[in-house]
Amino acid sequence: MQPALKEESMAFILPALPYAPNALEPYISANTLSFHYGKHHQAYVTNLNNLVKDTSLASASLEDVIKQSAGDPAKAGIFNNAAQVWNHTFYWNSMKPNGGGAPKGKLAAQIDKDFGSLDKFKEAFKQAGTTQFGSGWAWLVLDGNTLKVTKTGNADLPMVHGQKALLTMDVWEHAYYLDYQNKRPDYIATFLDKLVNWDFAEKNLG
Ligand code: MN3
Repeated sequence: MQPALKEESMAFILPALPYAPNALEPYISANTLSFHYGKHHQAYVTNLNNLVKDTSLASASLEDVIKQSAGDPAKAGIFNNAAQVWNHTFYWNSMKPNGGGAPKGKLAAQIDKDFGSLDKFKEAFKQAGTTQFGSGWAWLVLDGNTLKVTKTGNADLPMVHGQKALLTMDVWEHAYYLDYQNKRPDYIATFLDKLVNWDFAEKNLG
């Protein structure tokens, strides 16, 4: 993914979507994507800029803001907004038009090693996304040398747990409600079958 670019004003900016708002149709509508990116993701950026204005964090990188605010109750608002800026940029890149299919090369081999098979990975990922109670995220992460599926609540994310994120899926209702209503499992299955960007995950594995 792109680093968190700063404008000359040093404010955090909303990174461009990696595809057109209608590019994931019919699986995620332009309506959903326009609200999710243009309203939700933008709001996290705006809130973050307002919260760090005139503080030492205003000139820090997004990653540093996340790490320096994690676990500090006095900085919960900063953490939540900064992490949500990062999570959403990572989520857009975790999908692509004509996604789905199977990973290749080193990632495919490591999924087989750590989960048993791609189908076993998908089962674990579906389980994580379905059982994340309330708002949150499902992840494929590298923990040490092992791939794991995890879930996090609200804005929480792997980098503050010593893990490297390879893929994420937003399971906040705003990610799927306009298209799938309450059927979160259908959204998750569609994410894996039609949208997931294995190239991005491979790049993150390094
Ligand atoms: Mn979201």
